[in-house]
Amino acid sequence: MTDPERLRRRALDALTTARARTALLTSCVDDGELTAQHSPLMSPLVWDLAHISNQEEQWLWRAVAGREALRPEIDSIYDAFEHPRAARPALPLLAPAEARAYASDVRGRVLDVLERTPLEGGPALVDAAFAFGMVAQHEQQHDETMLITHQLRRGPAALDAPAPPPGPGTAGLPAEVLVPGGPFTMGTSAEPWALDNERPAHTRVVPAFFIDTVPVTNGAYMAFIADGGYGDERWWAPEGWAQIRAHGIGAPLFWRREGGQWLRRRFGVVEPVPEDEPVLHVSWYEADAYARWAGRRLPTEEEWEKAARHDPVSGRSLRHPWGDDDPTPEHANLGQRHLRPAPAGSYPAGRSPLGVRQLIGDVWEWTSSDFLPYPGFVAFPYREYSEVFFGPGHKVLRGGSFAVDPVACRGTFRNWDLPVRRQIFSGFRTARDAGAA
Ligand code: AVJ
Ligand code: FE
Repeated sequence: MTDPERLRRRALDALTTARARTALLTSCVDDGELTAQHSPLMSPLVWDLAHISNQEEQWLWRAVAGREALRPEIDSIYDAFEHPRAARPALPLLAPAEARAYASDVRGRVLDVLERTPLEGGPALVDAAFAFGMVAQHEQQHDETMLITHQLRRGPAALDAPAPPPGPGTAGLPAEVLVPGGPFTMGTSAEPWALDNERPAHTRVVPAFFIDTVPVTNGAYMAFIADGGYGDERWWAPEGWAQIRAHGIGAPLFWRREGGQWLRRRFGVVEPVPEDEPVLHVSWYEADAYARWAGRRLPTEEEWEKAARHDPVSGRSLRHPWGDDDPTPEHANLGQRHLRPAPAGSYPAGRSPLGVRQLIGDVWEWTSSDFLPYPGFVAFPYREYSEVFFGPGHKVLRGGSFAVDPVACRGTFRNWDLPVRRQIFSGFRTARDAGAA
C-alpha cells in the first residue's frame, strides 16, 4: 500500500468512521449525563470527547502540520497522566457545547492538513501517514472506553444495536486445538499503523500446546461458580483471593442471582445470562482461577499470537487469523455493530488456519503474560503510549472485543490492564501444555 491517494483515503475513512461513533456515544445522553461521573473508574464522557480532539490537535495540527496550539491552556486538563480518571470531574472541563465546537474546529483543520500533506516523505516532524492512523486508532480506543462508561451508567437504555447473527454454535467442534511446537514470527515491522509495542517482528520458539477452540462461555463459567469456585482459595492467586474477599465478589461484574437464575444488566437492560456467549467482565484473577479450577491455564501472549497468526502450511504469520485481508462482518464481531459478543462458535470464516475461532472480536482475551517490550522495542511517537506501562503490574489482553473498531484490532495488537479490572470487555480462553512431541 504505497499509493499516496490510497493512504489518504484510508486515513480519511478511519477518521470519519471514528467520529461517527464518537458523535453517537456523546449525543445519545443529555448534557447532564455527559458531564456526570458514572464510575470513579471512568472519565466523564465530555472529558473523552475533548481529550480525543486535544490529542488530534497535538499530533496532526501541531506535529504534522507544524502549526501553533489552538488552545494551549487546555492541554493540561486533557493530559491523561496529569489527572487520574477519578479526579477529572473536578477539572474546569470544556462544557459539552464547547467540547463539540472544539472537536469540529480541530477536525476541519485536520482534514485540510490531510488534503495538503504529502503522505510519503516530506518534512513532517512525525511520519504523517502513521500519525493519521495513530490518531484514528486513539479515537476508536476512546470510543471503546466511552462504551464501557455507557455500560457502567445507570438508568434507561440509551444505545441499541441488533443482536449478532445466530452462528453455527459449537456442535461438532473439538474443544481444543493443538498448535504445533516450533518457531513463528511474533509482532510486525510491516503493518503501517501498528503501534510501537507491536514492533518489531521477531522469531519466537513456542513449544506445542493446546488452546480452546472458542472463548470460555457463560455456561462453563456458571459451572465454576456452582462448584464453589469463588469460595475455594486453591484456585486463586493470593492478590485475587484478597480482592474477591475484600469486595465480596462472587460472579462476573453486572451479574446478579435472582429466582434461581443468573441475570445481567447490559446497557440498561436486564436479561438472563446467555449460556452460549463468551463470558464478559471478568478480571485477570477470575480468568486465572477458572483456568486452574478447570485443570488448565491461561495462554501466554506468544501462544495466543501463534494460535491466531501462524499458518503451518506456509510457515508465515498472517495479519489476522483468516489471512491478510481487512476484517469484514463475516470474519469477526467488531466495531460496536452489536453491543454484545456473538455465541461461541460464531464466525467460522474468521477461524485461524488451525481452526481456532473468535480470536478477533467478541471479547478481549486475558493472557498470562505481563506487558513487556519486544526485543528491539523503540518508543514512538511518545513514551507514554506504551513504555510507561511496561512491567509486572499490567497483564496483556489480545484479540479485541465487539466494542473495538477494526482499525485498532489485528493479530499483533496488544492491549493491557491491571489484573483487578473487570469493567472492560474482557473474557478469556484456556490452554495447556502438549508435553514432549
Ligand atoms: C491501550 C486501551 C490500555 O485506554 O489506557 C488511550 C489506550 N492510550 N489513550 C488506554 C489509550 C491513550 C489505552 N489502552
Ligand atoms: Fe487517550
